Amino acid sequence: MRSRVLASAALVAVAATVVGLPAANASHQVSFVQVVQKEFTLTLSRPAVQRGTVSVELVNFGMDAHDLIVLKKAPGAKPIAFKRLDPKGRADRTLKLTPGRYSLWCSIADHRSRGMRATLVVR
Ligand SMILES: [Cu+2]
Repeated sequence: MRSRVLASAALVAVAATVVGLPAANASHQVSFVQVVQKEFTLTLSRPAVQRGTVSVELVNFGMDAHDLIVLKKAPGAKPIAFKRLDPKGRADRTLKLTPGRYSLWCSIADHRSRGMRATLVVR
């Protein structure tokens, strides 16, 4: 009798977990994007991520120092600045991003116009 009660309790727990999964995934999902810097390119590991918590890994595979600015293409948007990275440097930042299109670029000298720019879509 006791084991039957325990089994029922376990079943309820499993059912609750299964039912709860989709909602939990939707609200706590973490998107990941890697941004690779070189002379003179800025390459994203994917063109689009899901809204919410976005984990950004910035890596400098070039031979010069580079930085990164992330700015939503919307009036009044505030830029997010990553610190300058030396060659072989790496930085991880967790951002909260709302849906839209974001411009990414290196703000050092003329790197942006030479090609260190990209667009990230947040869905
Ligand atoms: Cu640069």
